[in-house]
Amino acid sequence: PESRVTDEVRQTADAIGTMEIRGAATIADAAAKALRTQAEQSSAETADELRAELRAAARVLHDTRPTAVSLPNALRYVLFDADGATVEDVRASVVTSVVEFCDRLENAQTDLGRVGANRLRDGDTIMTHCHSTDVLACVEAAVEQGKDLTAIVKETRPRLQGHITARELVEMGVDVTLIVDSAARRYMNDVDHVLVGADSIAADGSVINKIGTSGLAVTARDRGTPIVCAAQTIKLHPDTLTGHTVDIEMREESEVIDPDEADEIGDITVKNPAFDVTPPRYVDAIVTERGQYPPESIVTLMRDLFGEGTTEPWVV
Ligand code: RUB
Repeated sequence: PESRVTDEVRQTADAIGTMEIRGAATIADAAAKALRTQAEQSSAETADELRAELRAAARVLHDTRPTAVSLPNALRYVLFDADGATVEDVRASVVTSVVEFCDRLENAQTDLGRVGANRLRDGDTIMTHCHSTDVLACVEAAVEQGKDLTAIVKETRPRLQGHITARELVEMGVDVTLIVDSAARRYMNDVDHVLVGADSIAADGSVINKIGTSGLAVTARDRGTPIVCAAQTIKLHPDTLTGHTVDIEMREESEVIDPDEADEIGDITVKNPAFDVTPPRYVDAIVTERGQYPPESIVTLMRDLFGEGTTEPWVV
């Protein structure tokens, strides 16, 4: 079945790996849509053959980036009920699941935005890290409610996702100040809320998000500034219910320093972790489409949504 994974699936996987498609929610949406193309373009002759192909496609998509659980959660959602006796049945079931999944993702973000907007008051200043569509949904909803907001945007080395955030905030009419990451403490006194997204939320309420989030949270706590994580429930990591930890992606050294320049410096080690873990005690609230939770109580929501255990249907 590996050889029958479509070019479109492989292109989506490449785009996720190179971060052309990035951010946890966007990755989930793209992965689900890629499975749909696999189902639509397949020339499988039996339902089982198509299911095997879909699992192979899911594996290719899954093996791109390890930290955002929205990716396996999306694949699991689509493949969960890919049953049916004929190729047409399986195809139809996948298409229905993908449409439903993408709708739910979009609606969840809108609902989450409304919940998060309640925390923001007219005239507030927020600080952001990286680029999170869940965070921006909160800001957008607040702006639509007529609230005037100012944002201090961390550039987010090494990939500078802060530039994307700055552009989207400007489009919403938010007043933006861009700073280097290390200036966060310098400006913390001006900030009413630190808003971050998540790639995964663990059962103990830890927030796994772009590298630098944990340092930002410590700084915010030091100044008594609330730090809020905006994360749809697709970011809840089911495996952490049974004690698994979340893999932190290590990316290329060349994102940090030009390899020639590194050689010139001499024998140095360069490390480039893409994410870090913020312990629950540094997070004031997790905003989801189902309401706001103190991080320590997120486990209750996880049990409601996932039950006790999970299976990975794309594993043959
Ligand atoms: C993106 C990142 C974002 C989360 C949440 O990292 O850390 O904060 O994915 O984003 P990268 P969203 O750029 O390495 O993918 O709220 O859009 O799901």
